[in-house]
Amino acid sequence: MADDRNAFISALPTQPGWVSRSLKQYQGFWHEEGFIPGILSLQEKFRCKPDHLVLTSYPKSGTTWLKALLFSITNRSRYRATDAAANGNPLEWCNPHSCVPRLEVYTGSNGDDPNPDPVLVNTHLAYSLLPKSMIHSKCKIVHVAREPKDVLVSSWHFAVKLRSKDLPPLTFSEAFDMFCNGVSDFGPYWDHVMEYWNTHLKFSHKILILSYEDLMRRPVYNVKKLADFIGHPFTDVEECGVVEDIVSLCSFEKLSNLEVNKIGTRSWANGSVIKNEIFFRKAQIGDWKNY
Ligand code: PAP
Repeated sequence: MADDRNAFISALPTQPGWVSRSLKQYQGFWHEEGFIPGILSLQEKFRCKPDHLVLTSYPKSGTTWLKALLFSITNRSRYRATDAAANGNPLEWCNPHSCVPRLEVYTGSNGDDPNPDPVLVNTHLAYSLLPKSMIHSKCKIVHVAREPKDVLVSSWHFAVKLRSKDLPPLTFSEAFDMFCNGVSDFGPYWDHVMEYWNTHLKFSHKILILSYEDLMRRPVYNVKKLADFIGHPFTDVEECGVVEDIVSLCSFEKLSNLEVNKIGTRSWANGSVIKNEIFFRKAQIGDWKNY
């Protein structure tokens, strides 16, 4: 069985990777080779429930931010955004990626039963690669998308920091060509975004699309929109302060300055340990102009 799977993976089309040696093309999208077994087991064995809430994104499009916001919105009766660490708001002492499991990473170490406990989960998989149970269940999907040129710049910085030391450095120019040719992790970018966009046009009750840029410009409006979409709207009383408190707790300024995100570490899919600060860089609209 494992031999068949390995043979299947090694026969997939291959291109040089950004972080590790090779990307493999599976069902039309490129993935780091080490993620493919997890993706296969997710597709086969994930059991989606109607109350699952799935955050989807192309990498570097605002996942960390949305994880913090969705965690805060869905848990607001348990934890107030103004609770200090001592009073137990997990975002004060946990990186948002520890609060919301990423399915293809969880699956990498729980391949036999890729079903984490929390109902709030995320994935970078393209829509057409999602487990069938996710597509057919009544679960809601929130997708965040970002200006691709900023995604490219952010992805390149991330790859440079994580790139295997056995490989030659990845120049920006090489990354640019790879991205434009669709050869990037979970890419092609446009196919990824358009699948979610087109499905949202057909099933707007199932998929909400947010833009990173609009969230930056109108955070309060978008946090209310998120809460309405997931069926957990803010009450009139909550609208006086609670929404702003959540926006402020999940802001780049606040999260990036928390001790856990400045000096904390986490294990990464390939078994290495990475710093949480890698998820916080500049958070600017239009940084691509500097490149
Ligand atoms: P991931 O796909 O690895 O989870 P993701 O969180 O989607 O990464 O993207 C990281 C980007 O979001 C970084 O952008 P930059 O490289 O252009 O700076 C990061 O700085 C930005 N980011 C992280 N947290 C926030 C936040 N709370 N608000 C706004 N942007 C954020």
